[in-house]
Amino acid sequence: ALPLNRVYRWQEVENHMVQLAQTYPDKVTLVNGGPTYEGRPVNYLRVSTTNFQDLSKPVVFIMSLLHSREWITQAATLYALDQLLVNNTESDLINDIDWIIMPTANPDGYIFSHDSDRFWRKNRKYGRRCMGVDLNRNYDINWGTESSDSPCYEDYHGTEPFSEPESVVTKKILEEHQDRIQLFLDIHSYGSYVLYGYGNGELPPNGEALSSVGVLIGDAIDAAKLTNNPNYTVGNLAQTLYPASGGSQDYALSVGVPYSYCLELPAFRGSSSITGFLVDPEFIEQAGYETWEGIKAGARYALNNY
Ligand code: 0X9
Ligand code: ZN
Repeated sequence: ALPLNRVYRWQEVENHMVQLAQTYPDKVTLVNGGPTYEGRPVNYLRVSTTNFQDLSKPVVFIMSLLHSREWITQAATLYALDQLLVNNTESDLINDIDWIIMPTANPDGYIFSHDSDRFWRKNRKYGRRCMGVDLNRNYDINWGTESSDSPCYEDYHGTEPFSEPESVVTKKILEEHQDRIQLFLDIHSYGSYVLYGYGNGELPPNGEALSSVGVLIGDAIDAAKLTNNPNYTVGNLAQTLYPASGGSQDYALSVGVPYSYCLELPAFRGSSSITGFLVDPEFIEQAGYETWEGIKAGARYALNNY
């Protein structure tokens, strides 16, 4: 297992995923979801005791680092893999649920955030004046209505819905397992939120259930969190933070995933400026642990109501 005392580079996480697939060949499949803009593979793991063949099981899909500077979110996906495969004390989670876990949803941006600009958020799509598309504005759901048309903005939505290969990767996964994905968690930072769609403030038909399961997840994290960190706030994105369109969380709702959330992990030392994206090495394992408590609460609800 990778000790969660530092942030891992993209290649290190890739190697770890290869290793898990080799160590647990009957439970783990490494899948290449497609190339990034710069040509790297967006890899993810399928974790299943029945090789994804038992269609009676629900699927839980977790991803991190769609926004590359949100480094702390890596702890959540790595911790989840460790608990499912290595620690595996609560075996209902791996026996009764199929998991899709994607630690690095935006590899080009993530590598750039290590090598060149620690606070890079978008992908690395070329632009003459400004680079990058905000992948969490590029999905085909209310596209372009609450996002920026300017390539120089941090929330630039791209030239058209799904113009970016990285958002297409997750689109394909959501569509491939449309009927079975019961819970989708797109893990971001920062602010200690459980957010749900739609990002324009309209609630989906199951809005009330979406809210109550969000509270279940938030409460489970709160019960495990450090006392000096804030409680999680649960709510609709537009009603809680700001409006935003074209997000992965909204796209998942639109293809029929009933429980779809953006988790915003806590800010670095309570910061409310850009330094909130920095990572305290002492908090990485805790971030993994407390987020896992939330994931488990959501996953078990999803399982019992599938
Ligand atoms: O603005 C975003 O994309 C997310 N916040 S962040 O600071 N990580 O950039 C929030 C997206 C939440 N979207 C929905 N719940 N639809
Ligand atoms: Zn984000």
